[in-house]
Amino acid sequence: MALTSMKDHSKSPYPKSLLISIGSVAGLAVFLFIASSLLISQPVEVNKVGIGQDDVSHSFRNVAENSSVQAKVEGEHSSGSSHNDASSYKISNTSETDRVDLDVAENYTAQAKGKDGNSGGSQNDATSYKLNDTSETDRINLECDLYHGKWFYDSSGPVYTNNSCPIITQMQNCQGNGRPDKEYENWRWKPNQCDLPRFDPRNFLELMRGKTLAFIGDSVARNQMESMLCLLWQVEEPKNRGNRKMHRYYFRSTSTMIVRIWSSWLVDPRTEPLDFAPAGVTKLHLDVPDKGFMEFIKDFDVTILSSGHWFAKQSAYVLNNEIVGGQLWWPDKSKEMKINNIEAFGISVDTILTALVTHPDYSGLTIVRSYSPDHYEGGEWNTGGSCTGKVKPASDSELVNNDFTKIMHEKQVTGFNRAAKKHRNKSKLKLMDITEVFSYRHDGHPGPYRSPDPHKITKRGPDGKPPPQDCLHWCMPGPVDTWNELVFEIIRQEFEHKS
Ligand SMILES: *[C@@H]1O[C@H](CO)[C@@H](O)[C@H](O)[C@H]1NC(C)=O
Ligand SMILES: *[C@@H]1O[C@H](CO)[C@@H](O)[C@H](O)[C@H]1NC(C)=O
Ligand SMILES: *[C@@H]1O[C@H](CO)[C@@H](O)[C@H](O)[C@H]1NC(C)=O
Ligand SMILES: *[C@@H]1O[C@H](CO)[C@@H](O)[C@H](O)[C@H]1NC(C)=O
Ligand SMILES: *[C@@H]1O[C@H](CO)[C@@H](O)[C@H](O)[C@H]1NC(C)=O
Ligand SMILES: CC(=O)N[C@H]1CO[C@H](CO)[C@@H](O)[C@@H]1O
Repeated sequence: MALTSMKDHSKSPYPKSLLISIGSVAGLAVFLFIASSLLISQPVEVNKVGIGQDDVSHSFRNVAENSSVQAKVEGEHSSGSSHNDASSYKISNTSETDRVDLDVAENYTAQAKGKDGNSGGSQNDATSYKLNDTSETDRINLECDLYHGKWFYDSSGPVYTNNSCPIITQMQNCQGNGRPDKEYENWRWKPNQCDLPRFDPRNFLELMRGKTLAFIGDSVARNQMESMLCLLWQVEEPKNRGNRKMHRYYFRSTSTMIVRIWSSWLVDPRTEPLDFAPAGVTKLHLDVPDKGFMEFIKDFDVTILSSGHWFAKQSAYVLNNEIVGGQLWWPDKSKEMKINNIEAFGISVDTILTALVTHPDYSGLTIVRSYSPDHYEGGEWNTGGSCTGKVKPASDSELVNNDFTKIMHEKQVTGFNRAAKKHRNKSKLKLMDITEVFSYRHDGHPGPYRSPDPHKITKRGPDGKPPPQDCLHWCMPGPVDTWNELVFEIIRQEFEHKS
């Protein structure tokens, strides 16, 4: 029943469901208060066969129907969950969790092509905010600080639409799934000191001539990779050269390869029993990079990493072949865990980035896309728990504090900085620090529009319960496209510095 390795994932292109609850903070506690936890449901074995559009949605219904939490209030928060031990985070119960699938169908559904119009709109008042930059981002900032600025409405609309891109995972095809509003597609990011150019696919392919760009990580990596493909698709239909280990799309005009490799945690997940951890639970070797992508790394010119959310899923944490902790797994309650899932995440970041910056044969540019914020907000019905009904970016006053996101981001930045210090001169390392910028985009998630099922619940029930929803992944087109505008800019600056 356990989570499986990357290889296993690529063999199992169907959903497993994950239960997520990002808790809200009840108050300032003496100890770190994380009322946030994610639970994995028993992986429901559904529909191994089909992977077409219908099959995906069918799978989802099955998962939903089988999930014990399905009937529960999603978006409700464990505001009562407390923390009485500094070394361990209390796991809130399934009854208080949100459900989202991190690991959905790997296969794409083909769609018709066409072109949509765009609607006009107005300015909003989403304003800028402060981030504490790391030394790595400072280097980019010499040219332009990309992570301070504001969201603005651009009536020219997105570069592609759900009709002009045929490889959108159905769960992120918000328009195709019947989402009624559309303006979330039209907000663009404006750094204070410069303009972030609208993504120009032709120029990007030129920039990447003869090069390989790889997205490595979880389903959010897939989300970003598909956004990149959709953007590039507007000028050229790539050749699918993928295989089981690696999704690959080749753009002949410039000999550019776009790659994606699944790696849930980026570090090594093993299934064989270890000490008191049985085969059934994934043993995450936090000090060993995931071989599933490391074996290919030297071929990549640019590598974009995405991880974090799987540290809420069940696994045992292993350091130096010793079990040091676990998430949703710790059989011997009399023993104390040495590390929790948040610390495990920090260690994994250090491990993987150290491996990359000290790699003898890898000379690529590594972009660490920081923790992607989700928006299971609230817990109060009248203030709109969940992300249902959000149709534009949050203003400062609407911004919901999420301590889990905050501490995950913090651990990531710390791990990044530790690894950056071990940096040798061959490869390059950049932090793409989107976490706070995207905390404003509560409007950019599918919400209840996760499937084309005409009977899906999209409104709150009479008792105020929000419908089942995905407030983690990003609609396409949507805010995730901005990540690739940032990637373009980072790569451009990097390549220009080199030459
Ligand atoms: C969840 O809550 C139920 C009762 O509400 C309890 O029996 C169970 O042990 C809890 N599970 C966890 C993981 O805390
Ligand atoms: C899904 O993937 C499998 C194996 O990777 C492949 O055989 C099948 O044709 C794919 N289906 C679609 C609809 O792409
Ligand atoms: C972050 O920046 C603010 C002001 O810019 C400063 O007061 C604060 O100490 C900084 N925090 C860290 C952790 O550097
Ligand atoms: C795209 O979205 C529109 C609604 O805006 C919908 O009518 C159409 O069927 C969708 N197309 C696809 C291929 O999902
Ligand atoms: C790395 O730096 C050292 C000395 O600073 C230099 O001798 C070496 O050529 C550099 N290697 C690369 C690949 O740039
Ligand atoms: C264990 C369980 O409840 N399985 C059910 C999952 O959902 C399918 C489709 O609704 C049912 O047929 C199974 O019985």
